Amino acid sequence: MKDAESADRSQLVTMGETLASMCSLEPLPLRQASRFDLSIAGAESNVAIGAARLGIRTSWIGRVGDDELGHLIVNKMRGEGLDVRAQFDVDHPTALMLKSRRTSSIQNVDYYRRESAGSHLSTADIDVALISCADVFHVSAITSALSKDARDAVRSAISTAKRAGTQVSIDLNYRSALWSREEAAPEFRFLAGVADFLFCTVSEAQIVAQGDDPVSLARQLAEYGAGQVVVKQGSDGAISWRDGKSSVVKPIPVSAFDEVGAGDAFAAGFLASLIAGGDPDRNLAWAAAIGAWAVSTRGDWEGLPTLDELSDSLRHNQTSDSVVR
Ligand code: KDG
Repeated sequence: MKDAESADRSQLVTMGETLASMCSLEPLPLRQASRFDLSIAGAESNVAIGAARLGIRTSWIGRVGDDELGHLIVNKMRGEGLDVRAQFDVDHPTALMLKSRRTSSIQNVDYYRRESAGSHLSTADIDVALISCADVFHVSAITSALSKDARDAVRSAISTAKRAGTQVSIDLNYRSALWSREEAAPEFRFLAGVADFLFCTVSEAQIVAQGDDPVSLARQLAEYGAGQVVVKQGSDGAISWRDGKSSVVKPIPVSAFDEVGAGDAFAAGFLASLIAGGDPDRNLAWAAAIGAWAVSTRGDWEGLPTLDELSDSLRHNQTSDSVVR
């Protein structure tokens, strides 16, 4: 990691769209639901919050509308201790994600983000010094899918990071509402070529690689140039490919409550461990642990643990004792 230990330097910088999120509280068709939680969601801000809870100094770059939801987003993120580099866009609204529980086991997610403030992210919003001083810059391909300007911003931020020796972390995070698999493919190839750390699911890997064996998919993605590739397999754990070798990440068994946000939590755990000086095994162990916390709590990020809670949970997992007294 970088030497510059100045207290105001961000160790992790993320960039993307954060949306207001409304989440229905009962398993009902949305039109019948009457009780909702109002919160915020967004792949990169989920990662940012997850890492900040684990003690990492973290910044988020993005745009929100100059509306109540935009101010809600900024307030919530600041409340989580993030350094928020938000532009308030007076011409475009904050995006909205509607999350509903159709049954106790089926969740639906709908997005209202066309022409949103976040999708107007551009190279002008990038803080070169902030990214250059960080240890890691993290972004997901959702940001690349938002608009041509946002895609240019992602590419420019990555070039800035590369020039400065800031490691680049990318989650392929495919969103079918934003682009087709064919449209995503060239950008996925580019991102796989520049990532020091690349996270994806089997289905996302298959956009640019062949077959269904996760080890082979990870190897093919590494051939584009990625340093370490982690293919997530939900409750089956994950596999990692690094330096020409694969390793298995065992899942932590939990009863699933809300799976949305688990991938972001996984990346947050990995990056927090990496930045705090973890070795490759610990980075993956923290990733799996934080992913398990996300799945077994409500909300995309609200239930993520602090460093003390993580340490306790790793101890409890070893003893299989789930009662904290
Ligand atoms: O799945 C968790 C995130 O990705 C979510 O909070 C936001 O789905 C999202 C999106 O497309 O930005």
